[in-house]
Amino acid sequence: MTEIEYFKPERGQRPGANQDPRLDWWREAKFGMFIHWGVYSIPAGVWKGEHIPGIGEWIMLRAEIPIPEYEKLAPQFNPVKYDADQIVKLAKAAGQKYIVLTSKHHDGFCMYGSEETDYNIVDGSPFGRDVLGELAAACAREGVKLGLYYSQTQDWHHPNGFGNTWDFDADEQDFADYIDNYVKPQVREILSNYGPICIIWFDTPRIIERHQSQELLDLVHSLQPDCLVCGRLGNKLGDYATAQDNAIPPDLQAEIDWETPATINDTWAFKTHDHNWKSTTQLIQNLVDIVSKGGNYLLNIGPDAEGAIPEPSIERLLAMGAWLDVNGESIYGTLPGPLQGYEGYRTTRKGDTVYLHVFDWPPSGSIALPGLDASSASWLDTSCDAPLSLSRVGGQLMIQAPAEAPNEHVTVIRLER
Ligand code: FHN
Repeated sequence: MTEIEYFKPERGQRPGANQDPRLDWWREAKFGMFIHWGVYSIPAGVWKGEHIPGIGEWIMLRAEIPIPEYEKLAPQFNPVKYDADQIVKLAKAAGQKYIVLTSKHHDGFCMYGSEETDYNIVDGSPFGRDVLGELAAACAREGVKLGLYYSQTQDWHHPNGFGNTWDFDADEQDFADYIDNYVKPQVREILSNYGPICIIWFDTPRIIERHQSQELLDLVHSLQPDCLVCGRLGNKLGDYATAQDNAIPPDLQAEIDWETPATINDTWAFKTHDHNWKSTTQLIQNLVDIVSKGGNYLLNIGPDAEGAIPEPSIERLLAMGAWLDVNGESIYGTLPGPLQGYEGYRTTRKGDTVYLHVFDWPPSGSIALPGLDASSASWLDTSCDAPLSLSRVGGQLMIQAPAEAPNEHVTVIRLER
């Protein structure tokens, strides 16, 4: 079993990969921006002077913070640096074609004006602005699609939500009531008040029952038929499969539509002491690796308590965008390429054109490829004028290139039949 099977919708629920036309834009897009942002960005991993291990948005559970104490964060939440246009422009500059924002994470605080609870950014914080509404407007202005994360099972603030064992007695909770009378009305709100929503990104299904997942799926599709639902809805339902966090399957997954959600450092929400940033090269190689196996990459940012995006995230995203400006033809709208499982190389394709991505540049500049055929080879980067020649030796395609890699991250060679 590969790691992504856990969140894989059942066959037959939806047609297989490349068949359901509602996913056409998503298959073309390949690269999205995830945003984890909420009141947990205030403690940013530190509670009462103690570093709390684990991902930042889980601080309430990890430190077992009682609701009345955790609730005190809301009146402190005043993210004056929040600038929806800046976020959307960053996503565009990075080459990310869709954005998914946490409308409600497991801590229960809502990043939009909800009629179902005052525990939301409009009614419960001094900021008083509808963060989601502003992002939706900026996305519409910039032509970027907007999706919403919504924690359907875990809610550590709601008396009937799942997961808060320190304030509530699970035996006395009514989870069905929470789904019917809180989750469904909130899903209705986020799909009715903010224009077209491209994805509802449910998460951690845990105890949700099959009929409840099905009812949520039907509700989403009844409100916005084109809205996709990720595989973490649970019970093998949803429109596409979701890999485990940061997990890239070892092989081609041609039979399904799938996505890897991923962090740039080790946390989703902002943490002051997480400086374990992945390199730009690693992030670009992850994107290429995922796309070469048929998936999408949903790469996260975690704005801080003021709404500022961490500088190391901005730097890396802009560098990815610069690489995509030159090499995007080998990513967007492509299919997995013919050469799979060949260490140091990845391939994608469009029609008869194969894009060879070289991760580990051979010191000699000689590239030997088994099982590939081509009559011409060229650099995808048109500013590169180094010589490139093609020959066939035995059963192998031989490319002779310069000894030094033309691109510091991943070099792309276009092969034509
Ligand atoms: O528990 C969440 C976590 O906080 C985060 O939102 C990630 C994103 O994929 N999903 C869950 C863990 O898998």
